[in-house]
Amino acid sequence: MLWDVDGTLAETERDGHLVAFNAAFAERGVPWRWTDADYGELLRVAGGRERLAGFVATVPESPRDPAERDGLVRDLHLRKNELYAQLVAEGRIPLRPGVRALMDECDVSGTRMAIVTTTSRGNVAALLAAHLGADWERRFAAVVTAEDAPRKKPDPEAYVRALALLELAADEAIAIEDSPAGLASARAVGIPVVVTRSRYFVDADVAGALAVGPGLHTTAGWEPATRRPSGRIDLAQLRAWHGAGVTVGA
Ligand code: XBP
Ligand code: MG
Repeated sequence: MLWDVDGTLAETERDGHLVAFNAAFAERGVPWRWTDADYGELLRVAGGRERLAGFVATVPESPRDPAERDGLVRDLHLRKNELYAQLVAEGRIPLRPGVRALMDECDVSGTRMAIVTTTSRGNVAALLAAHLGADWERRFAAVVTAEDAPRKKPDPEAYVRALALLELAADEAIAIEDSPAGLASARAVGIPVVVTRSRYFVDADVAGALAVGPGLHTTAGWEPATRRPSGRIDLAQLRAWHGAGVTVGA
C-alpha cells in the first residue's frame, strides 16, 4: 500500500501549507497573500519551493537579482515549513477520515505500507509523529520523500524508488493519491491507483484510476460503485478493484 501524503493522508494543503505560506509572507514583510482560489491554481506546480519560485518570478515586487530572488524563495520556504510543523504539532491538521482504519488494517494483516511523496521528510515526520507517535516510521517499509526523489510528481521517480525499495513489481502494489500529478506519477510506472478526492482536486480529471471517491471513510459516491459491510474502503475492497483491473474514464 503506497500512500501519498499531501491531500491524501490529510488536507495538508488547505489547513497547513497555505496557512503557513501566508504566515511566512506576513512575518518576512512581503506583500503577498494567497487566497484559497489562488492556491488551487498554484497547486498545478508540485513542490512547495518550486510553487513559490514560479509565483515569485511573475510578481513585479520580487528582487530582480536572480541570486537574491532565490535566497528569498529559500528563506520563505524554510520558514513555511517551520510554521507548517507548528500547525501540525498544535493538532490543526487531522488525518482524513478512513485513513487510520485502513492503516490499522494493513498493520494487522501484515500488508506492507510505504510513503511516496513530493513533500520533504521533515514535513512527513511532523505529520506522522503527531498522529502515529514518535515511532511512526516503524509502520512503513519505505518512506520516499522529496530528498530521495528530487524530480517531483508527476515525474515517476518517487514511485520507481518505492518499488525498488520494496522489491515489488508495479502490479503488486496499489497507490492512494488525490491529485492528477500523483495519479500520473504512479500510472507512468504501471501502479494501479485509487483516488480520494481532496479540497483542490474535486473536479480534476482522474481517468486511468482504478477507482475514485470522496474518501476512504465511506462507500458512498465512489466510481465504480461499491458496498462494503464495513461501510468504508477496506483492504478487501482495494483487493477487489485491484483484481478487476478496470480503470475509470477509460
Ligand atoms: C504535494 C506537494 C508538496 C506540498 C508542499 O506532495 O506538492 O510540495 O504542496 O510541501 P504530495 P513542500 O501530494 O506528493 O504529498 O513545501 O515540502 O514541497
Ligand atoms: Mg497529494
